[in-house]
Amino acid sequence: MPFSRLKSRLARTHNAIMGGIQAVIGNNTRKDSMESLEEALIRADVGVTTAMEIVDRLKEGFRWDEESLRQRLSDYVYDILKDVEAPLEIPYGTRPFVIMVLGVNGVGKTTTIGKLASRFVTRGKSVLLGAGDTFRSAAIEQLEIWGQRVGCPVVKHSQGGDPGAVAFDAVRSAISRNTDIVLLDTAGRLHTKVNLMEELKKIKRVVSREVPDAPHENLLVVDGSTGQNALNQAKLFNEAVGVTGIVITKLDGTAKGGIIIPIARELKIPIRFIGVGEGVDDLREFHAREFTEALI
Ligand SMILES: Nc1nc2c(ncn2[C@@H]2O[C@H](COP(=O)(O)OP(=O)(O)OP(=O)(O)O)[C@@H](O)[C@H]2O)c(=O)[nH]1
Ligand SMILES: [Mg+2]
Repeated sequence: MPFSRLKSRLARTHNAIMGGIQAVIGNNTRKDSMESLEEALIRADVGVTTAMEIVDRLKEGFRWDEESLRQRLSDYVYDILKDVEAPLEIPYGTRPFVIMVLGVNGVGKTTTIGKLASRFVTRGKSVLLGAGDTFRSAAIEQLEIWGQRVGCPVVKHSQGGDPGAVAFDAVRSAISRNTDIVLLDTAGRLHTKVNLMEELKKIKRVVSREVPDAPHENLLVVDGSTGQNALNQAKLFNEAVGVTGIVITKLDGTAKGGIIIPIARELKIPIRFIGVGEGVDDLREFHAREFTEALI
């Protein structure tokens, strides 16, 4: 995906923030005009505390010039985002490398698995998908469609089955086939009475019994268009099961993409990828510099 496409996909959040900068510069009275930027940042879901801090920093040595204000905001945001730039590395010799994909329902887990599988296969890796979301049969079918599309096997049980047993079979099957990477789908919700976090812990235990150190990555998917909810989910999942990497999806078509800033700042967990569309190629490795340049 060329940079121009990334930029156009992030346009709504970009426009929201730039609107704030233009309001500051266009304000003739100048008194308190930085408030317009603070409000714009809050509207872009940067969060109240972070927005206030950014604006306080920008007030120091402020020059009445749109480009210098944009540049300083960009530098500040880059400073926060660079700390969570750590692309997912598959260490040589770790086989199978097990990635457990977590997140509440509808955030884009299964789609992200499909995109990731395609990415890995393109890079010459063998991939196996585990249909650990046994909550609904459509979820299993959706994963199978991705498997066919990308050309990788899918290990599944029937709907309502035990996700731990699916994880077990997936990992065992990967070991016997000498597969490089296992992507485990999980449910975002469960039938009442079953605790999601307990279920996820159980899957982790099952996997780690078969492959030491696995799952090697607990990849949390959050929907960037839900703003503060995404931040709250990240905190909850991290406390309950431990998150080693984050994917922020649906950054296209939302003005709330500023949520990436508090997610980076408060969790300090690597952001591995961003989702900027529904297509197979619409998953991009997260790089702080280009992301900041596309955003601001
Ligand atoms: N615009 C956009 N849509 C996305 C993106 N990622 C996923 N989607 C869409 O979001 C919807 C939900 O995606 P799923 O992958 O089914 O989400 P899930 O987390 O697996 O959901 P459950 O299986 O119900 O828990 C689908 O319509 C996807 O096409 C993205 O980056 N951008
Ligand atoms: Mg799903």
